[in-house]
Amino acid sequence: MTTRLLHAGFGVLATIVGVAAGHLVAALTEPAASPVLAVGSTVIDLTPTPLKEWAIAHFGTNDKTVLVGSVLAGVLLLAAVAGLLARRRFALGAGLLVVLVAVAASAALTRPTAGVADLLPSLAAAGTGVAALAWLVRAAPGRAGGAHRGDQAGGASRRGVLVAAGALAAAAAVMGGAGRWITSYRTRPENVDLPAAADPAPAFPAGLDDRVPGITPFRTSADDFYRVDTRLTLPVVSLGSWSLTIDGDVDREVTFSFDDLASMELIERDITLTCVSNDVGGRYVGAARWLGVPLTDLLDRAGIDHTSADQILSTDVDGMTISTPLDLATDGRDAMIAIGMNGAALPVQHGFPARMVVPGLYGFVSATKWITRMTLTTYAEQDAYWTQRDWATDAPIKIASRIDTPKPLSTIDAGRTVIGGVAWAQHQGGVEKVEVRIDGGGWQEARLGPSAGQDYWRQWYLPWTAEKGQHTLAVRAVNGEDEEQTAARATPFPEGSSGIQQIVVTVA
Ligand SMILES: Nc1nc2c(c(=O)[nH]1)N[C@H]1C(S)=C(S)[C@@H](COP(=O)(O)O)O[C@H]1N2
Ligand SMILES: [Mo]
Repeated sequence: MTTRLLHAGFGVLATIVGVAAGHLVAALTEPAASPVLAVGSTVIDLTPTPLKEWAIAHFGTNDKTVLVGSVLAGVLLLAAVAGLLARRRFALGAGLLVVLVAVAASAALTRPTAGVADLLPSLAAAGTGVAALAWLVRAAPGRAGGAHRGDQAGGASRRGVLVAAGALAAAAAVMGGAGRWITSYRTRPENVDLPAAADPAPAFPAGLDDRVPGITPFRTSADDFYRVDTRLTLPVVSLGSWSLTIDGDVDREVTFSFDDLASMELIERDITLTCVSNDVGGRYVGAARWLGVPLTDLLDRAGIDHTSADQILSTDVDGMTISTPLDLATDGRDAMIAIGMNGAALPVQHGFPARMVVPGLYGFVSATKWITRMTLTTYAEQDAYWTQRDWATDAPIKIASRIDTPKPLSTIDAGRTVIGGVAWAQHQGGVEKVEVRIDGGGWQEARLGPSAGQDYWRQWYLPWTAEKGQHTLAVRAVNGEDEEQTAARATPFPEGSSGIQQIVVTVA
């Protein structure tokens, strides 16, 4: 191995050790301030919307893994350069590592709720990284005119390098593992006993789950529920210190603890959530039973009769903001601050301890997870995260339908089979009709599964005698207001996708 390659490796290993130390310290203080994650989050925030949409479309829920992986790859490349520099002059290599960490530190400090403590992970990363590099470089053969050393000295320093590298790699693994474990421990779900709803949902009808193989379950389990958020780590929220404040243009500012919310009259509703980034035929949609306090009950406590606000600007525990049109949120629909999902407390991924749910509006203008503040204000005065990125402010969910079975581009057996899927048209009468078109023929009416209310999706199916060959299947829905799903294609940006899903299958 040339000493160049060796030193590049030193830079990489020293950086990995530094990153692991930073991750461990972050786990103990603020997980989001971990150097690589802080840089990753900043990249997310700075990424132009079209690129972000492209990443979501191409990598789906893996977009975050791809992002963190790319950041890490970039860092390690520079780390190798730092190692090479250190071969000539240690201070240069160490200096580059410090610059890298400084970038991470400033990323950590630009988080909306950042404090001085958020510098600790970066400091730990810098200290550990530079010390590790020093150890490795000192142990390396060929230093200080080593070319003239005898074999024995070379052998000794080779051993020295092996010992240092082994110890550092082990330390990195231990620190990284400990950081992971501590973070997952601190973000584990808390045990919460939820009260029963004063206004429960009707008995949940059995869907078509058992009758139509391959169809999306009528209710989405919390584990299978899609997840969209701007953060790379789960927030650390303790129930005891959490509260929800309503302020801004209200008669009086009010603050609720979790117990305050739980002791109010709760409603229970079946509501389908959809992400604006969901493309035609996409998976960013999920249906659950939510338990929560009606939004208007909370707003009434603060008093909004005299308000001139046109939006509720909600803030999560990390300072992320979402704006919701006040008129729509208070027009009589079942908007709520939810504390329960599918009969249990909200999972941490889905907003524990409380989130907003507003039927009929895309999640990015309504579904604030880890909510801690609602400020009554105007769009003219204040912008939320996505509004600053040019997404729409008013974003009602568009009528949509999806084919779940057969799968696109799959090969199925000829004969009797079933085409099936789900369709949604929340808060516009729900789904009234679903139609399927086979090979450009006429639209045939599909059979609908049971209804769980207009804010919930509907399963559908159409029996089909499939003949050998290639077939094109398309689906469209009609809402309860007799409005037909449009065939006009629109991209998710800026107010949700539209168009008709069309898939090709082979029958053999
Ligand atoms: N705090 C916070 N709330 C958030 C988001 C977020 O990034 N941060 N994403 C929103 C978006 S875009 C959607 S579609 C829904 C997704 O909710 P889920 O992850 O529980 O499915 O949450 C919304 N609430
Ligand atoms: Mo979303």
